[in-house]
Amino acid sequence: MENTSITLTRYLLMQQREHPGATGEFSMLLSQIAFAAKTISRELGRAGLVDVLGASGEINIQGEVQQKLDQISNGAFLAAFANGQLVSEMVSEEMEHPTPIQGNEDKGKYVIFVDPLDGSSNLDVNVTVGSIFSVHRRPEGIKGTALVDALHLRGRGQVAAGYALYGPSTTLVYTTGQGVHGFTLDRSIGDFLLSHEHIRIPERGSTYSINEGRRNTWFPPTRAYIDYLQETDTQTKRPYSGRYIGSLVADFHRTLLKGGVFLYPADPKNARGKLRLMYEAAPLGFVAEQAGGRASDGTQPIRDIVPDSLHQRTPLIIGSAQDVQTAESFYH
Ligand code: P6P
Repeated sequence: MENTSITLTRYLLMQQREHPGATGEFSMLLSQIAFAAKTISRELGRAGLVDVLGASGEINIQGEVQQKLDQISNGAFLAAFANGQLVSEMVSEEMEHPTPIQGNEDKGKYVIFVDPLDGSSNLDVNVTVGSIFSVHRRPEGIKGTALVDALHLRGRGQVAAGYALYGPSTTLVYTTGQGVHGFTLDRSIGDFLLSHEHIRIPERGSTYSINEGRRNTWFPPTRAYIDYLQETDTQTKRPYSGRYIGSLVADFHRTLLKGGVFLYPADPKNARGKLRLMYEAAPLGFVAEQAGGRASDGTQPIRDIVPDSLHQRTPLIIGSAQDVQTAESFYH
């Protein structure tokens, strides 16, 4: 059977057959996530035509001006999980507190952490943006105010993670711990079709991705590592090429497929880095590791960090295993 005719649902069922213990819940959960991604893709596709561009005027938990499409995307995820019996609460960049999912009170076995629309500042200039999701099992018997502390979960405990990429095509990439698989939305049938089975990231790449505009603020290890990548050495394929879109999901997806390294390090303005641990760095770290890559804050694997707050930030170095290890040697 041609790959192009394998829908996400069919692939999930095929995977389920290969893992007898699987209950089919992941298939249903990922189908709900796929529905949210299709909804968001549709909204983004017509954003330029309907007056939804520009800020909503509200400020989100991060202190950032919230774009209308951020709110629409957040709502798309809440709607996709409602009455779906699987997700009990959602933690989102756009909401200060964990939000119970309508109709699933005390039923859902999973808590989902999302960045509903990452890179939204690029929307007005039609640059690729994405959604990022991370799935954890809901801790047992937790109620009320104890929930927030109970959700300070290490990335190692994720049961699924991935992202949707809204670019020239809409792509959904996920892992449930059985490798990384990518699907592309066929709008003519309204379904995701298998397009990238078993994605593996090259051991080493030849591209680095960082905001060079912050060079003068970088701490010494960052500057030393980027200087190293810019030296000429044919044996190690240096100098590397620089590529930076300013949309985490787009920069990560290129790194996943082509290899290399993406960095958003700490700097004097971002003492703990800019990117969020639970719904940006940890899910992408799970995907990277499942594809044979590596993700670190410079000193430890991203997925080993125990959060002390749901919206905490972290430095992120992610990509080809050998490139991330080389980078870490500058931070140790
Ligand atoms: P800077 C987008 O706002 C975002 O959160 C990520 O998608 C992206 O990687 C990063 O910020 C870009 O930040 O400081 O380089 O503009």
